Amino acid sequence: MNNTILEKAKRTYELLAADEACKGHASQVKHLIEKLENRQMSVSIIGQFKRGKSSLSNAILEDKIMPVGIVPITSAVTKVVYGPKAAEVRFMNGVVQEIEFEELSAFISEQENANNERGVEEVVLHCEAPFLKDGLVFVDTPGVGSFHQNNTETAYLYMKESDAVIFLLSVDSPINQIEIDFLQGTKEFAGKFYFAVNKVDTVGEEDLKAYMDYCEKILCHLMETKEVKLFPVSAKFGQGIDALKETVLADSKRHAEEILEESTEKKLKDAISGALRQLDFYWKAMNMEYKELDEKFEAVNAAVASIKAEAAEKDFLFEMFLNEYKLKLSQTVLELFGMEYHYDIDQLPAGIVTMKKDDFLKKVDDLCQDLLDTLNRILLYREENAYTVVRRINAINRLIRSLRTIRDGLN
Ligand SMILES: Nc1nc2c(ncn2[C@@H]2O[C@H](COP(=O)(O)OP(=O)(O)OP(=O)(O)O)[C@@H](O)[C@H]2O)c(=O)[nH]1
Ligand SMILES: [Mg+2]
Repeated sequence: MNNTILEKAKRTYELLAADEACKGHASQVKHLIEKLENRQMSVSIIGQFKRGKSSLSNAILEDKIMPVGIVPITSAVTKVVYGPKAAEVRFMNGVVQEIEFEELSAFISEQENANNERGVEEVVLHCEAPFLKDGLVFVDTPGVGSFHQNNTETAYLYMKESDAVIFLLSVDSPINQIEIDFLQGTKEFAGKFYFAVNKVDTVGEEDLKAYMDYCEKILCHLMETKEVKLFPVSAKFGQGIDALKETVLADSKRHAEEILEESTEKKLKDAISGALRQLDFYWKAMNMEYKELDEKFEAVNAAVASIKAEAAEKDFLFEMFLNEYKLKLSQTVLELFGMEYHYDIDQLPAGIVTMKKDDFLKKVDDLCQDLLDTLNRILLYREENAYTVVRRINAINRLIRSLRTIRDGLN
C-alpha cells in the first residue's frame, strides 16, 4: 500500500492527540486511519429530495427495505451492512435500540419522525444483499432542498463522511442549483463519483437523450473533466441497475485503496483545517481580557451548576442522561468560546439502564470537573507562572506550524 496518506494521517493524529485542545479532531483523524487500515469503503446515494434515492437503494440491494414515497421521506442517514437481517437505531444520546424492519418508518421517515424529534443519529440495517458481500457499506441519505431543512442539514453533515457516492438525478427535472451546490460541497470529501439518472421509464428515447446530453455537459464542467459517465436507470422497473451495480462493485474490488486514499486525503485536509480553526478560537480565548474570560468562566460554572442541580432532582437515573449532559456542556463551550469540547459518548443498550443515585451523581460531578479542569488548563486561566505560559504558547505555535506543513503537502 502507498503509505503516504496513512503516514500523514498517523502523524496528524499524534500531533492532535498530544494537545488537549484538539481531542475532538484527533478522534476524527483516528476514525479515518481505522477506515483506511480496514479498507472499509462506503457507497452513499445522495441527491435532491424525491429523485428516487431510497427506491434505487432497494433496487441495488434487491430488497424493499427502505421506506419510499411521493412526499419527502428519508429523514435520517441509513447505513446497510452485510449480515443476517436486523435493524438498529442509534440515537444522538448514545442509545442503540434494535427494532423490527416494520418499525423503520417511525424513525427514518419525515412523516413519522418530523424534524427528527426522536433524536436519531443514524440507522444501521443488516441484510444479505449480494452487493454488500465483500464488505461495502451502503448508505441511503436524506434528500437536500425540500421544505424540511433538517433533512438538508443532515445530508450536508453526512457529505463529509462519504467515500464513493452515487449522485442521483432524475429525468423529471434538469440539474438545478440546489443539486449543483450540493455536488460541489461533496466534491471536497468523496473519492469517487457515479452519476445516475433515474425514472427513465417515464420518458421516450429522444427526450432521454436530450436530457442526458444536457446533464453530461454541465457535469463535465462541474467535475472539471472531459467525460462523465451517466447511468440511466429506473429504480422502479429495474432498468440499468445491473450496469450501475457492476461498475461500482468492480471499482470497489480493484480500486478501493485508491478511492479510500483519495477520500481520506480530502477528509484529512478538512480535519486539519478544523483543528487550525479550533486553535485560532483557542488562541483568541487565551488572549481575552481577564474580565471577559472571567465572565465566560462564570457562564461555564453556571451551566455546570444547573446540570448538577438537574441531576440531583432526578428520580429515575438513566445512564443516557450522562451523555445528554456531555452534549449540553460541549454546546455551552462552543457557544461561549467558539471551540469544540470533545467528550466520548458511550454507546448504551436500549431499555432502562438505571444507576444508583450515588454513582450517578459522582459521574455527573466527574464529567463537570473534567470540563472545568481542562478549560482551566488549556486556557491558562489565572495562570501566574510566566514559564508555563511561554511554554504553552510555544507548543501551540509549533503545533500550528506542523499542521500547516502537513496540510500544504496534501492535494
Ligand atoms: N416512475 C418512476 N418513479 C420512481 C422511480 N424511482 C422512484 N420513483 C418514485 O419517486 C418517488 C420518490 O421515491 P423515493 O425513493 O422515496 O425518493 P427519495 O429520493 O428517497 O426521496 P427522499 O427520501 O424524500 O429524499 C416515489 O413515489 C417513487 O415511487 C422510477 O424509476 N420510476
Ligand atoms: Mg429516501
